[in-house]
Amino acid sequence: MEYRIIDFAEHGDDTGSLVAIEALKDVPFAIKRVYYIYGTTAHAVRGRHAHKTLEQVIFCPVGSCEFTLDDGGERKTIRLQHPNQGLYLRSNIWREFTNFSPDCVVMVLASEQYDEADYIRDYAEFMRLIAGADKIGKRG
Ligand code: T46
Repeated sequence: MEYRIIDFAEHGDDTGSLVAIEALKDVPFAIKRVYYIYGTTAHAVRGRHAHKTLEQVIFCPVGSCEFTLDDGGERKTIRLQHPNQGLYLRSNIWREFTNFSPDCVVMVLASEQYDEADYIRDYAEFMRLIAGADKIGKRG
């Protein structure tokens, strides 16, 4: 499964910590959009989609939550629970996020501007697209 945890450098002393994130250096793409999610309820399930082209780095600067990732072959659950820890996700990975701590803030750095046409929101369609891409990959 093609995801990666990025441990961003922490600059800290006894007064606190600072994390700096630079495009094309600390994240592997030019950042075109930043968004964040907060006020999630404990039993909320968000996501439930994949992206056709979008790459993102996701982190919880406050609190924690779990990401379940699915590349059509394997499923994996990752808990984001430290402010310097980013989850890099390439396209074509189904993601659901759950188990939010009451204070959770999810912050996302994205490689593209918002485009609803980039979303695959139907799991059966996601599996069909993955199977098709796999066949092309094996042929080519
Ligand atoms: C993802 C996960 C981690 C916008 O208008 N602009 C935006 O940039 C975004 C991200 C969303 N929206 C609108 C679209 C919906 O009406 O905000 C509403 C909620 O979006 P959505 O249901 O897609 O939110 P999540 O939390 O399920 O998913 C989001 C991102 O959409 C998605 O790319 O990977 O966070």
